[in-house]
Amino acid sequence: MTEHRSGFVTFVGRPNVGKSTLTNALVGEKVAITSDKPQTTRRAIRGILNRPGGQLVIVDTPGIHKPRTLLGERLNHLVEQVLGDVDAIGFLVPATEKVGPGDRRIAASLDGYRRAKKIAIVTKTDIASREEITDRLMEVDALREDWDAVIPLSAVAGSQLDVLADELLSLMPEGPALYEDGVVTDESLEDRIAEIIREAALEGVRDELPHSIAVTIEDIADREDSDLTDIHANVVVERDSQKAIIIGHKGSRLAGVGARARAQIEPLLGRRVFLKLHVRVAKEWQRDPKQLGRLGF
Ligand SMILES: Nc1nc2c(ncn2[C@@H]2O[C@H](COP(=O)(O)OP(=O)(O)OP(=O)(O)O)[C@@H](O)[C@H]2O)c(=O)[nH]1
Ligand SMILES: [Mg+2]
Repeated sequence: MTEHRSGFVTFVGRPNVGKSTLTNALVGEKVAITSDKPQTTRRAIRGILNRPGGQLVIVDTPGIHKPRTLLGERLNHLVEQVLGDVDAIGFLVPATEKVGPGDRRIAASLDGYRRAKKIAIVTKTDIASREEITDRLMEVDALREDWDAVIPLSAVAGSQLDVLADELLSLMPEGPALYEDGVVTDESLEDRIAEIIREAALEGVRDELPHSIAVTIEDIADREDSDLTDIHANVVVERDSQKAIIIGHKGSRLAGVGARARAQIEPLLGRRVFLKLHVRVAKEWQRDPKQLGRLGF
């Protein structure tokens, strides 16, 4: 029998560098939502990649950031736990932006995780010039002496993903697969649906509002007489003014959120979906321990 490798990998990097996009690209299916707003990811989401020689369990996290709320503190704690457990850490820097103090701080913080192998990844090469990519590779290479590899890639264009997967797999310890073939994530269907709705709600909102949005599922029920599934979900915001923005003129914005979410939920369930969204206000939930508990943080 040939050797089989398996283990845990996570990506770190400033908000918005593309950690979740890379996770999805490697897994080959959307397991984590993404957006052009920082701090989209709020949980540790596992995506599973099977290769002939082994299995990678990729843990997508919110990433290390400066906490502004109790939610932020809890998320940082979660990330630290994940980092302490994984076999390899991929440090992401976008090719399009010069390496800055934020990147340096994160790269230096990897000292705290001695057990993990470390790889530097220069991403978003599809929108960078050749010169930018070369500069970034050199800047990143100089950040630490213990990189096992420095790899340029594009998660969106799908280039060099195999190089990264092969490299990560070679760094994993020998061991059996941890998940059965065909399993892409351990997220529940309910959680995936809630996240798809949150992603749809994030589109087109700005400033503080993206941070204030949470989604909970009230009920999912298959109708017996048809291939229709009824889903009732709450879009939670922190203030009445935000509620008005989410709903939009005569409900137009909320209708758009529902339509975008439904287009993704239907293929996931393989059923037609009737999606009913309620917008609710939970005052300052990001700072309220009780509310955070209720929302699953
Ligand atoms: N052109 C290009 N865009 C990318 C690439 N990877 C990510 N992006 C974009 O970068 C933005 C942020 O991507 P995410 O995957 O949500 O980033 P993240 O690091 O998970 O962000 P947080 O969860 O908020 O910390 C999105 O608009 C992505 O489409 C890439 O390889 N090329
Ligand atoms: Mg993310």
